[in-house]
Amino acid sequence: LETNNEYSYEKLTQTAEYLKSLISFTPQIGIICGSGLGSLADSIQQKIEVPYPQIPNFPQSTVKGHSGCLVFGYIATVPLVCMKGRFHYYEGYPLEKCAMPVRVMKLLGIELLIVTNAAGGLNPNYKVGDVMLIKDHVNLMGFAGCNPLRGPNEERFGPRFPSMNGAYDPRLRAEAQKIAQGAGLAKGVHEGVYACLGGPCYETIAENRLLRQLGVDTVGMSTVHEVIVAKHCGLPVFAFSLVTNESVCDYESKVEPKHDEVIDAAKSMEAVLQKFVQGIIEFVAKN
Ligand code: NOS
Repeated sequence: LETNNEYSYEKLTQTAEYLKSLISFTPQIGIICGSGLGSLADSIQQKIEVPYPQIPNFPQSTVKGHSGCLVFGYIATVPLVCMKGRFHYYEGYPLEKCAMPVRVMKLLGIELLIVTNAAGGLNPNYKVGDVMLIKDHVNLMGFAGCNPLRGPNEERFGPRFPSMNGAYDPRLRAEAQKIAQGAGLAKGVHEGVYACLGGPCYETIAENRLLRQLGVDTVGMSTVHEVIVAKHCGLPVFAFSLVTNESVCDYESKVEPKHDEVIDAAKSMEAVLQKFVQGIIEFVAKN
């Protein structure tokens, strides 16, 4: 076999048991912070921060705008765990390694995964600073055989051939529109399709044009493998993209995507998104 199954069920359990020994509650929600969105963790109360290097078997995050620690605590009285810093394929990790924290969070007991990302806006109606609820994805890397579930299947997590339908919880998406207004996203939020590419190059103009034709609304380098692993183990997902840059589809344009601008765009929306995520958590707590 080409896959080395670095993360056996036993190893993931070991990681989860270590983390359980540090906390006195069961987290109900897991949150993954996108590029520049690490401050989503700031509203967590009674914080317990666990740096990635301290966690057995955990990868390390290497990207600017992604610090590396798990933050445990409460938002709106809901016990949760937040990943401040995620892992990307372009850092050199295989997809199953990028997504392994999702299985660890499942073993910790979470019942919902909230995923956020910074992304390029392909849909011509999207502007920088807009939020798009993800209703579905195109697993482009999967077209080429790259999938976090590749290799022997672990039945204790889920089936060999999982359906991906309904991965992005429809009930929460329906509610999120209202919650967004309350959080100060006056124009509301879009709903659309996300695609993940391997990176680290941003897309070419020809690639952006192709993605548009494929019906993709936002593009980034994360999320899809995390959601696949979540759906496989039966975890509902609420996910959104923050449009941090407009994907260039025009050869006349002088605009180039730059990571510093991605971070700046994310920073300027942090407060609003913090409120938005809090609103989602409050709704989950009540329902
Ligand atoms: N990101 C993007 N990835 C692809 N294309 C984009 O236009 C784009 N905008 C933001 C790079 O700046 C980091 O932010 C996301 C990627 O996931 C990457 O981690």
